[in-house]
Amino acid sequence: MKSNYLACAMAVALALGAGAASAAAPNLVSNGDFQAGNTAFSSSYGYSPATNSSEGQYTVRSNPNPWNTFFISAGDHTSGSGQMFVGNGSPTDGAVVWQSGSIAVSASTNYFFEAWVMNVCCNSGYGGPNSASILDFSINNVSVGTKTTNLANAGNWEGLSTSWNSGGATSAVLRLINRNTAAGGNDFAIDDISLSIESTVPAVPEPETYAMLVAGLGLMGWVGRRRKQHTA
Ligand SMILES: [Ca+2]
Repeated sequence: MKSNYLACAMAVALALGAGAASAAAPNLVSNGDFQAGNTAFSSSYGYSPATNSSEGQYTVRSNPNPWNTFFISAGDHTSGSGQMFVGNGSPTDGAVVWQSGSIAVSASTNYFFEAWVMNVCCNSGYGGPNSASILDFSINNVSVGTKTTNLANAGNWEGLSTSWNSGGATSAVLRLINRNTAAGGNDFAIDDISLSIESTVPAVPEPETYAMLVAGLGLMGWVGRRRKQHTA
């Protein structure tokens, strides 16, 4: 019986916590997971699908390595086997790495922005200079966060997230600019760019969860009564 009470208490905690999970809201960024390939975004980098021959090029693929043999072999953030954006940092300051289309938003509304970045330089075959990318994300030309990729954590995904209030805006354009213009290193991958409404209303529990919730609340009442007895 004790294990049942524990399970119910955990169900209550999960049900009550569901309201804070903004990830449940739909992602408004089209192809933010790059699974559809080189579409639904723009870039001032040169699209080079098969191989990387110069700075300032990008591709959309499932592994950075074959594109540039010095790049680390790694899976995407979404599933480990899907597609990601891979870029070789441009030496041109202000070059747009990635830009969304115009996204319809509601005015005076809180949104949740998230993106994942990975340093991809380099494997042990590379002996040249290396430096981190400085990835600056903006919404409607206002920076919402900068993520400097981690040389010591190359090949691993690192997240960036923040709240964004739309203010008077009814549309949003998301843009990524790499503030590092170094040619050596400065190579990165991007995945799972998302903008979603921040939910503060608890999600409606599934029937089974609801039954556990009721049972769990009963347990909480029981615990409350016991506490009262102890303190009386
Ligand atoms: Ca992906």
